[in-house]
Amino acid sequence: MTIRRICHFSDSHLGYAEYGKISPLSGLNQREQDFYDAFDEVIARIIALKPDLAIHAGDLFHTPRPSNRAIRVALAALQRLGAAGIPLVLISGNHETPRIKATGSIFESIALFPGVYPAYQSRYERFTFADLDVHCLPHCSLTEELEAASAAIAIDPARAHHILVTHGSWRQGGSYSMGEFNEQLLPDFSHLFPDVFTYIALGHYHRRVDIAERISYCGASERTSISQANQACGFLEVDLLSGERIYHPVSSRAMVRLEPVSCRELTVADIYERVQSLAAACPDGAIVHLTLEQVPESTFLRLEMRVLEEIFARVFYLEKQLLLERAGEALSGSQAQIEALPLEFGRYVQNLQESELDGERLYRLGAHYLTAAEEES
Ligand SMILES: [Mn+2]
Repeated sequence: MTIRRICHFSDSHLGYAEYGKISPLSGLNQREQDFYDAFDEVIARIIALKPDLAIHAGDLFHTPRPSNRAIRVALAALQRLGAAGIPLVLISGNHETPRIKATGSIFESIALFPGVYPAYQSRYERFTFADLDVHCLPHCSLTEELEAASAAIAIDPARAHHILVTHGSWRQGGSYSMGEFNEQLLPDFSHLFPDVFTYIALGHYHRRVDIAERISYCGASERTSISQANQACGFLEVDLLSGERIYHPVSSRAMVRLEPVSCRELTVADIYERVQSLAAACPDGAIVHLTLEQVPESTFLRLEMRVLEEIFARVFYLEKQLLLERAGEALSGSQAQIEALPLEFGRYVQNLQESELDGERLYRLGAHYLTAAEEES
């Protein structure tokens, strides 16, 4: 068997769930279902492409202890790839690697499948397929482990091809951080091993990026954050001889990050109108991020979140960010979030109907205590 064409996929994040919305079909969290659907589509597309080998570059699961459902979806994929005769190499990423070894890894179970070659023990492992060696560096919890694993890479010159699979932030040519506390910074393997690797398959960064000839992040199959709104979802097909990379996009839920609306000069009615025209351009079922900025305090108190939600009734989920502007002083994002707490309380008080309490006085008192508490902390 000669390995000539591979499929490189990564960051499936099975078990990811968000927004507390239930799928009427499966009864599961709808976002969780979205991730299973995208992953299933990737598997179906890989099987249709019939590569000689499939490689998953980490974060198959979103957590070290995935749910029964997430495990079932993964095992079903292994079974389908196995039935199609496509071997699978996979490494564990920072999301699924247990922080304590005693937890054990779900990859121990995955390793029981024929044709599946998992590397997950925070150390270097190598798998041989005829004239190809696949060198695996899974996520390592400790820097020393990563150093030891990198130092353990052994190149057999008898092999025609070498592929390196690893998960983390490539340090050269850009910033490929996901902003996660346990992410791994990768040494420059192309420099440490000049002209050795036919291909370096990277996982962790959720966008497809070609770092260089024969070095790529293939990107994720779904988006875990609104910051990925403009990124495609899919996987790579790679020809080891020519180095040609073909990106195969898959369907994913639409994500839209709207241009922030400056509310300084707008009345509440104006704001609703502006937001309405923005909402009209959003696809049905999208996850939408809306920022209202420079919102005067008086406007903020009269804005009704219920109305905003109704305007976006067609979308799947509306993420709202409201940034206040106080007389003369503009607040930056994080400050405004904190400042908004007393104001949220103000809105609550205002909506208390037929209260026997003096709303104005209650608001002033509440805002006073909330502000004091925030200052203390
Ligand atoms: Mn990831």
